[in-house]
Amino acid sequence: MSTIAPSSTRTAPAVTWDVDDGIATVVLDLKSQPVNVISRAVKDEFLACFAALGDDARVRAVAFFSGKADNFIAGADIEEFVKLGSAAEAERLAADGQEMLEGVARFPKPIAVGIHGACLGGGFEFALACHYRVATDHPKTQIGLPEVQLGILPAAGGCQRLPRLVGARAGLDMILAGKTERAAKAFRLGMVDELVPPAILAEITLAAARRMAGGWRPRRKRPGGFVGFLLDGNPLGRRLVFRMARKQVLERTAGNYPAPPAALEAVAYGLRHGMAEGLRREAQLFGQLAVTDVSRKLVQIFFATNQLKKDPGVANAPPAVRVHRLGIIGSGFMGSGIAGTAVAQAEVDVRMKDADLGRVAQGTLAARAILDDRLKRRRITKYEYARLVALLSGSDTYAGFGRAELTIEAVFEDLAVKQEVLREVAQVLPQDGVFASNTSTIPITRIAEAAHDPERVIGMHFFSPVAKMPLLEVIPGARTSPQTISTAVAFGRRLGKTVIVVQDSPGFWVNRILAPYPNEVGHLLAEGASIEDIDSMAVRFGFPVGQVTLLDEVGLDVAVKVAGVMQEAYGDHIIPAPGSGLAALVKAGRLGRKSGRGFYIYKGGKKRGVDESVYGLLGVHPNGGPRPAEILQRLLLGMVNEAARALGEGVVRNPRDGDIGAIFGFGFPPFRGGPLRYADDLGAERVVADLERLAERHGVRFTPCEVLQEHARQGTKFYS
Ligand code: 3H9
Repeated sequence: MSTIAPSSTRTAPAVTWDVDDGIATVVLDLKSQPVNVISRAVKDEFLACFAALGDDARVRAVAFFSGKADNFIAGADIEEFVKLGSAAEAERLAADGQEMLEGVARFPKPIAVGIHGACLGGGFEFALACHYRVATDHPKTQIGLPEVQLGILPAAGGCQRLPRLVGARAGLDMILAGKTERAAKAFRLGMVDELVPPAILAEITLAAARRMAGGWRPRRKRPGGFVGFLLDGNPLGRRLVFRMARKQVLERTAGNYPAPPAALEAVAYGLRHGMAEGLRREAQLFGQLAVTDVSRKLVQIFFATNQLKKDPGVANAPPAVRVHRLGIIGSGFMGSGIAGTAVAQAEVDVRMKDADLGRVAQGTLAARAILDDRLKRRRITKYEYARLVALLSGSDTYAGFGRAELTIEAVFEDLAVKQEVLREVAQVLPQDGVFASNTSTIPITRIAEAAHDPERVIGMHFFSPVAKMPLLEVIPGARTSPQTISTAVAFGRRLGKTVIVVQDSPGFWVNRILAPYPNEVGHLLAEGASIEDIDSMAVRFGFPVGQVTLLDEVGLDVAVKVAGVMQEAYGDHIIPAPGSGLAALVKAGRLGRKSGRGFYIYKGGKKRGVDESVYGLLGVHPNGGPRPAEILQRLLLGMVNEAARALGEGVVRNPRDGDIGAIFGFGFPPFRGGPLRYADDLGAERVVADLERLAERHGVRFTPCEVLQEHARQGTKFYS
């Protein structure tokens, strides 16, 4: 085996190789790290390795693999971006990477690459520079260019090589959305040349290298068929593709994310002026993006979510109990959503229970719809579908719950009902079985009063629709045991959720910091603001939907219920607007999107516009109202104030959890880093001054909380 002396910071070499019968088998394995990444040090080893292989007369072709069990290469080393001090430095980093991959692409001996596991960003750019790509059909094999999700663009030639390989349309689709695809789709798109089971990856890749050593070269058809030819194959079609992409990018980013438009430009420039110019432009644009505040924030979120993935949720946590069987009580919208997600993501046996078999059947169908959707989108095969569907079962009794390590109730939001369900199921649960409540408003400690062993009772607050919403709040009650916490956290993570552990207090975290919303919307409408004005300001700030639309999405009946709980708990500063408020709309049968009418009208699942009669029902008149900037300020600072207050009370363990909760819970703009990071950016002194001004004009609901005042006095921040 040959190696290159490792860099001073590592003890073992990352790149090793053997030569046998004219073929060099190269393996990349960063021994001290969980995934392979391309850092400057790895790049040096790569360069030295290829120089040696170039000089070695025995070598006629190369087969390249990762030494990791489940990872190919996760891209360039993101830790290095964080340290880049200037755009020029970042541009140089990209140019160096490009030069190395140009060396690979022009290497005089053909290179076949065998891909198993995540092959992302710079990792895929490396594979693109190689001459033949074989990938395993394993679900862990994910291939793509996610760079724009970090606020940068693929800058090691990805914006040039991918569109040339798969066509401008498919290339842009991947690059601009920062998509990663499973291997089967990557194969269909032409991103890889062969798809094989993991057991024969090495054999097939070596065979390809051997064929290429004998002079064979892959011949690739233009992907995309006739439509692909029309759109990608001539300048007119291409112009259309770029026009459409530009429009979509603008709609999707609302001008808040500079990376997708820059990536579009890098692709267009390269196709117009040739590869060399394209690479130059790509590196330049990367340089500009890498030092933007947007990119810094997105990278912070990447690392924060990674930290959370490893956080057991409680100090000195005992190991989580592995859940094989899950019981779900209540097969309505939430219960079936949890059931379907559990089967699809964690592949556990799910037993559902409801009052009668009709409801159970409906719930099972709804849970199965999640699998139907995955099958339709080819995320799972027909075989996997059949296997997963078989994991779902239900009944009107608790039969089967005796073997469930975890049971989640999602019954009617009422303390007595939830306690009754807990008493019933406790008769059959295994001795160490955990009982979780999916409540959004009821204290877990109160629910646990009905239990013999409250140590095994916990809250798991999912968001709707469960299959799509990425956040889970885990809420220990006063007596919940550490192992119950770690079990709930670990299971939530197996469902693919980002999990935050939250104190058992009214509204938990997400509903608590959203609490000022419905009231402030009421105040604004009463002062003459229009629904469109409120929503459009929020969208311009970067929220996926405006606050009024959010109320429609959550359901006005739910919002009224939550608002009641919040007013009862925090009536000193959560103050409802005068008049009948949301309750009047609920009384008139407007429950939001789910009933086809709320503030907006919905037809065929689509939002159709504001329902003007709402103003009459609320007894308000849109006549200009406060200035748009004030609308936004009132909505935002109300939330920031509440978030700071709740953090001070220990509702979340730290600012990181709070910000991640806001971003994943209701779409606080990721590029702003979350409400607490946003407050840090504005500076506590300014936030306090603005809140005081608002309090003078609109009352105590804006009085800055003690935590913010303290930061303002001390000149400190939430993140030190
Ligand atoms: C790029 O390539 C730019 C180029 O176009 C141009 C350059 C000029 N760097 O997520 P996990 C760490 S940009 C540094 O828990 P999983 C991660 O922080 C890059 N570190 O594992 C964690 O560290 P720790 C484009 C990285 O199995 C550990 O590895 N690529 C990187 O759940 C384990 O990670 C991406 O955006 C990295 N690139 O998921 C892909 N990747 O243990 C980013 C991972 O200290 N990565 N780490 O907390 C991922 O999406 C996931 O990590 C992956 C594995 C799917 C690979």
